[in-house]
Amino acid sequence: MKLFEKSKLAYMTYNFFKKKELEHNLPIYKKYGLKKKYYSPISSEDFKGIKGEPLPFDVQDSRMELPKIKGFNELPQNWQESLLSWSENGYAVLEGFFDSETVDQIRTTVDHLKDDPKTIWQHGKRIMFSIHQSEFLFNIGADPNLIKILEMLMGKKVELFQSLNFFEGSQQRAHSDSIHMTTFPYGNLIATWLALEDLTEDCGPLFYYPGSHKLPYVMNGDFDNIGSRFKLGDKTYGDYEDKIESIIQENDLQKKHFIAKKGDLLIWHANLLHGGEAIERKGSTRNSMVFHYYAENAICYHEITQRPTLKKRK
Ligand SMILES: O=C(O)CCC(=O)C(=O)O
Repeated sequence: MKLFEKSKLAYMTYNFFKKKELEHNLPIYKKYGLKKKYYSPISSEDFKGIKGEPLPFDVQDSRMELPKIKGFNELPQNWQESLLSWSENGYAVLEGFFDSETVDQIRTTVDHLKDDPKTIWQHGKRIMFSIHQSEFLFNIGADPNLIKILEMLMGKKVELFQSLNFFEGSQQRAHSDSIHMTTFPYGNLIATWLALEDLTEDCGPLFYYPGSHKLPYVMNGDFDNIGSRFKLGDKTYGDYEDKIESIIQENDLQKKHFIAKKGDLLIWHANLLHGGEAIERKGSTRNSMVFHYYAENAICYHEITQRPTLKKRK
């Protein structure tokens, strides 16, 4: 079984029949001179020696540049203040982004999905891709005012890719989303986390490490997981998490918790280290919704399994 799971050929065969969902990478392979089919494995090893364009606020200071962008100065003052430190912190908080009625509607819609047989549960605890089951939820993630802000931060167009619905704390160890939804050039992903209720310190809140997005991206080669032409590396996701833990210790990173009010939204950079704190109050809820967005003109894939991203096409 393990051998089958680690074989690249098995999923290449599966992907062969998924051309529509995979062909998004082809023009970008061409741009970077990569000789790949839509179903080929892809990983950071393929980008050695290729220079990808950096994102604007990874090289310029958002504090200087954001105020020059149309629409920025019309945003609420407290949002502007938080967004200005994007380059420095790798996150921003938009308090009260959605009003209480909208959040209630989100909760009701998500609750209905719990009984839908089409619902995709992850680890039996959270719902994935509810945006494909409910147009209302899709439109929440694709809210034009939110997209405008994300595009200001990315300096390019973004498209909603994925959603996650949490009912309790994830207790997930620290990670960067760039290991799950990897892009080349690196960093062409942005995420948002929406509080669907007022949160407390003991409910297992989201945690993050301000400034950690500036550290090098951790890819297969960084935890000895490169593999070979036909086989994936034999490290586990736990090995990746151990590597991240050691980086946090080495860099003496300081953790912050997102103790949000209902309707508050956190935006984070593709490489910001984050996770879910331990639940200290048994039975506490932590209703929240995460959206992930890919920026345009980037190769999208999953670094550990070296699989190109299947993008649902309408
Ligand atoms: O909400 C959490 O506890 C973790 C969320 C997360 O890590 C993610 O969506 O990438």
